[in-house]
Amino acid sequence: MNRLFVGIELPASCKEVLSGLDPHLPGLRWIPEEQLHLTLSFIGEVEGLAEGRLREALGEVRVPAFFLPLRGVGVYNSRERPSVVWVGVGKGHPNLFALHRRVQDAVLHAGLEADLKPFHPHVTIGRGRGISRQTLQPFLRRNAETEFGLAHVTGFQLYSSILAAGGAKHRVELRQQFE
Ligand code: 3AM
Repeated sequence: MNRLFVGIELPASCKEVLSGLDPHLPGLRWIPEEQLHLTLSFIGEVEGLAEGRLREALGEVRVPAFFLPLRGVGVYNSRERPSVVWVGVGKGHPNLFALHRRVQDAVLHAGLEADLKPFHPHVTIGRGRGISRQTLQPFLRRNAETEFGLAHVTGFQLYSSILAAGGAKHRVELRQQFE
């Protein structure tokens, strides 16, 4: 069994910029540079045969390559505390949403359950470990509208994720290039 998700790996230049944003605040874990990605679809535990079908279906997914703006920061909260610090991707990039739909179709065609919650594209850059909104506020205000550059999206990846005490470890299982 593999715990799988589909995501877009960011170009090295973007990862470097986002990694360098770390405000080094207590109660906030920054995501290691090599793990920065945009999740397209979280799939969960998948057994070998289904993973084979998924790989085949994902291998058929192609959309025109596109440029994705990385812009602004925000948080998702859990129990009144920031749990996820994210970087946004501007307003509803059509090619990104088309890619998301194609990936969801591939997951369904493989006989797996796609996460059907609304898609809110973001790149997780930090995880709250008890930090308060107030402590994070100056960082959020400073970067609310900052432009972090453009990611040239020419493909996506199937990742496996192993849960560990210091945070999940991701491994690229499949690279699908459409350009
Ligand atoms: O890209 P982000 O960080 O928003 O939170 C997990 C991460 O999202 C999410 O999948 C991404 C890659 O690990 N994730 C983990 N477990 C999940 C679940 N049970 C989940 N998403 C939905 N349902």
